[in-house]
Amino acid sequence: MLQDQKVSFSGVQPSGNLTIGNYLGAIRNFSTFSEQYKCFYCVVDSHAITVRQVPADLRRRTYETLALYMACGLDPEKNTLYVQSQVSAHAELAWMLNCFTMFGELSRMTQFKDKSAKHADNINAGLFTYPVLMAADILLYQTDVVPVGIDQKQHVELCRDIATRFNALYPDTFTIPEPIMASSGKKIMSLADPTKKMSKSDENTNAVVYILDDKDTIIRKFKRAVTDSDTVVRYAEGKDGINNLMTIYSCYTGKEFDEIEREFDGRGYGDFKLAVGEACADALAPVQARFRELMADKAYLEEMMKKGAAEASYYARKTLSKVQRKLGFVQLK
Ligand code: AQP
Repeated sequence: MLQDQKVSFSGVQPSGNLTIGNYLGAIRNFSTFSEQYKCFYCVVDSHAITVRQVPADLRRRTYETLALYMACGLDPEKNTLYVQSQVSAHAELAWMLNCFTMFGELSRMTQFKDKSAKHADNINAGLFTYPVLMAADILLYQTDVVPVGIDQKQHVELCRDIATRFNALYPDTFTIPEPIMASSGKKIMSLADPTKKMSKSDENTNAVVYILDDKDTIIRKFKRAVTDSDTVVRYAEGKDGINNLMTIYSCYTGKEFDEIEREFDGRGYGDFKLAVGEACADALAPVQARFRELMADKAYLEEMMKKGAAEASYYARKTLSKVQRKLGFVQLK
């Protein structure tokens, strides 16, 4: 890392098949920092186990998520791409930061409330302290910017609070990070219930468009998307379904909302939904082709994992050692 070079960090959980929400809200924006920032993008498998995972699925999705990072345009020579559990400093710093995070703060996290309602039979301590591990992920790299979807903004704000508190006690330890959200696509909604975020763990697969869905499936899902009884393609309050489809169409075509309204003036929802499906499927086709090539070469993916983990560990260890020193832990030479 060059001196004064800014740092970008983010992660995606291999907790399901990645969605166009993960892509438009987060991954698509990762590469915008590649040229000027030192970038660390992580497959956050340790976060994924806060909800029960089938081990074989978690393992496969870890490879897939890394391959998708690359297929979406992240060059492993310009970005440090790695797997969280392969850099043990994340878990170590998380423990230390747990001692600087308040119970009340964690209780207020909306994702904890949502996920504990959804997994009432498994409200484990990891689900509760998830934001502390996320703070450790970010702070280990002295991160300046965290490109995320809007649902993760609250966690980045808590990370800032933890870092500020720590710095007040032990000056100049951490850089205070900023969450960066895409101007369009920061919250892609479910196709079945457009008042709800599109999530990879949604049980209703028709509510979600996965990055790896084939063209026919994508078009079928958009055709079934919940809209309203109006027939005009217009961005307006109360038209959550159409607003969401317009947002997706805009993200894939670069068209503004007024341009989209003019394009579909006098045409029904059927035409519009087909156009959204086609734009999305066409944009995903090259990503899917590259993904298939990468997945056919596990040895290469493992080589990239090793390289990424070694690079990430080098920077993470520096911060960890600084924190240990500040806290008064005895460090042996
Ligand atoms: N629907 C979304 N719209 C925009 N951005 C989104 N992100 C997730 N869903 C949307 C962003 O994707 C990044 C990775 O998310 P994550 O894997 O850390 O977990 P999440 O936020 O909990 O995403 P999911 O898909 O809803 O996962 P599950 O179902 O496992 O909980 C983040 O930057 C997130 O904001």
